[in-house]
Amino acid sequence: MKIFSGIQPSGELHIGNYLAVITQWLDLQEKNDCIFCVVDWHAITVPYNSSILQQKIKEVAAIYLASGIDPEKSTIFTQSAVKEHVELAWLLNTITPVGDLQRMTQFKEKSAKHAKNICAGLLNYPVLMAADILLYQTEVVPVGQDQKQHVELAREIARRFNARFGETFILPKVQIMKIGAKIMSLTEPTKKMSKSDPDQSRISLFDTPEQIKKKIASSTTDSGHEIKYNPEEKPGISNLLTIYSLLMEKTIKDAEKDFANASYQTFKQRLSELLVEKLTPFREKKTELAQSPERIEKILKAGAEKAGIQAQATMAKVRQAMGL
Ligand code: ATP
Ligand code: LTN
Repeated sequence: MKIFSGIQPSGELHIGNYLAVITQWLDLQEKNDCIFCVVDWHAITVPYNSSILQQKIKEVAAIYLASGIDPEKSTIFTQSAVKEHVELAWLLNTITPVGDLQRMTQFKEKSAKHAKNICAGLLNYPVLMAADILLYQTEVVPVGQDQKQHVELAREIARRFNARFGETFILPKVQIMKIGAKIMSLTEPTKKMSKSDPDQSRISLFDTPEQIKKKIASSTTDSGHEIKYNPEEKPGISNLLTIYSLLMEKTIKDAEKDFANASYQTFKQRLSELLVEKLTPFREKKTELAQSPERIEKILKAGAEKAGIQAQATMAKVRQAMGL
């Protein structure tokens, strides 16, 4: 199957990105034709620092590699290295109703957050994302819960294009985790963990053991004392249990059993130790990769060449279908 997904180089990756998305990629890359992109054109739709963008792009690529994404098996590249993404995005813009874009949850949330700085690119963001997906005739798009709506819109855009101009695109399907598709903030467990929120609300993949212990110890929990999964009544504990069960590759039921008579404090201590154990290899691998930036550049370049060939083939079909 053809798989496509991407992450924005907009901040430090956190365990939500890893547990909900990158772990899916690791499974998928074994048996499928996977493309994993660093989506820099998406990252510039909100205010950003242009002097460190290149460094952020390399950092995300390094995380893909440090997580185990294998450039021998999967294509890894930077979105802006394949210009066909913007060409297709423009064309898809002409068949996408503005109303569909205005009702996107992410647009509403991000435009509220950046109220003084709402650019047309933020509104058109899902059209660029649809172009990313459709350009490669993608069948499955593994993402977190918050991106489900965008993938469904990409499918609708493809359906509309095919109906108007003839069969051109495969209709993509979204794939999200049954448990853990939305890892919550440590400080406000009713909101998703986000790269752009304050540092203490998330565990970054490169946090030191001290940072991890401090953040977990001060994470918001709920009244009561039982370690039970109940997202409505106990959002804090339920989120920590989800993280624990994913790291241990256990069901939530079994995770609850591990802490049947334990206190919140014991549970948090065990979770911190587990996070330290699981994240240490990331820090080590990142340091190792930082010493060979040319290796990352080489992988991204080869990836862009491979992706470019596929993108050009789709664009030839699209231009012909649209009479261009
Ligand atoms: P921001 O919150 O600043 O927009 P982000 O943390 O959502 O950034 P993205 O690059 O937008 O990061 O997301 C990369 C992938 O990670 C997407 O598939 C997204 O759905 C997923 N993802 C992001 N946050 C979470 C989360 N808290 N839980 C599960 N998946 C997440
Ligand atoms: N919008 C996504 C990133 C993204 C993406 C994609 C994901 C851009 N293009 C194509 C899957 C497929 C986000 O995580 N914020």
